[in-house]
Amino acid sequence: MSRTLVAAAAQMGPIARSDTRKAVIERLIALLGEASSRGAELVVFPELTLTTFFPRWHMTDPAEIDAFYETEMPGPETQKLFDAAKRLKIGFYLGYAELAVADGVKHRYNTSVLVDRDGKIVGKYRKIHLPGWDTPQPDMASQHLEKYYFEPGNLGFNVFETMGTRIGMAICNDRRWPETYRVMALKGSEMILVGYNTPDDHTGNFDFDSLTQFHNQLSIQAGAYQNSNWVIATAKAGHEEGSNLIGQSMIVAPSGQIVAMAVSTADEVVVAKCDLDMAKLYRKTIFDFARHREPEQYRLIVETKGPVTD
Ligand code: CDT
Repeated sequence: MSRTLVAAAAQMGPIARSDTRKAVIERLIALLGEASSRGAELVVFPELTLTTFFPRWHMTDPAEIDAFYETEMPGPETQKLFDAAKRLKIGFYLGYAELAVADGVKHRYNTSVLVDRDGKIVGKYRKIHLPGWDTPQPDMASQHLEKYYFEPGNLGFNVFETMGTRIGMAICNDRRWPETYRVMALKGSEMILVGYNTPDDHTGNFDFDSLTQFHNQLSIQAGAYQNSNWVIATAKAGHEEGSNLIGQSMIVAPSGQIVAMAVSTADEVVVAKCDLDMAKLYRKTIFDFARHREPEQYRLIVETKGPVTD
């Protein structure tokens, strides 16, 4: 008998800077309820789900900056989301800005957690591929300052055994990098969860920017197929504080086929029943890593950190 998991991408429409955590969490709980009523066992929320996408602004006041971060998860406000999910017996992925203190030093990460159907955190991931800049760019109409607001994640790409499968996590820009999927697939993942915030003018070059939606699909579908994984990818979408964020939240099979996709840029749930054995099928055939990969021949590439420039 095949193993299945009903998964949902819970896309969110825009979050204004003035929206309270309480209001956002009410929206998340409503999305959770809808996903549950449609049979979902696992819900994927976007990157930085609890606030507007603040790296578009250059802030310097530490108190103003700190207000966008969570110092505990769950905290007093997010506990309500954990309680609702536990009541509904539904697992979830949640992206948020994390402020951690280690040895008295503050560290800021773009983070996601994976929560099981009993409301317990079973995995944590800190975004590794941080796009954008660490200082404002005078020539760019839209700023993207993730390197100013976050350190690169220090937890690696891990795979968590839960909900009858093996799940990995990534965040936004990670989905464009083949290493993201391959590292987790080599660790046995069957499903990869990704939240994102992608403005439609993110490079400032119209030739690239006009392909933003195509590149979103291309990256996710290729990552799914080449690594024999289900990918559940969820956007924060719509017109947010002057920025147009793409939607296209989607559930992609290990075949690379899109099995469900959002049709709006608002709060919207898409659901699909994922046959987990489909991941095994591709891994036993075209992507049988043990039989067909040639790691010795990849050695030079793997050891090269810097770019090849010529
Ligand atoms: N949030 C995030 O990583 N967004 C990037 C676009 C911005 S690049 C300056 C992405 O890859 O979708």
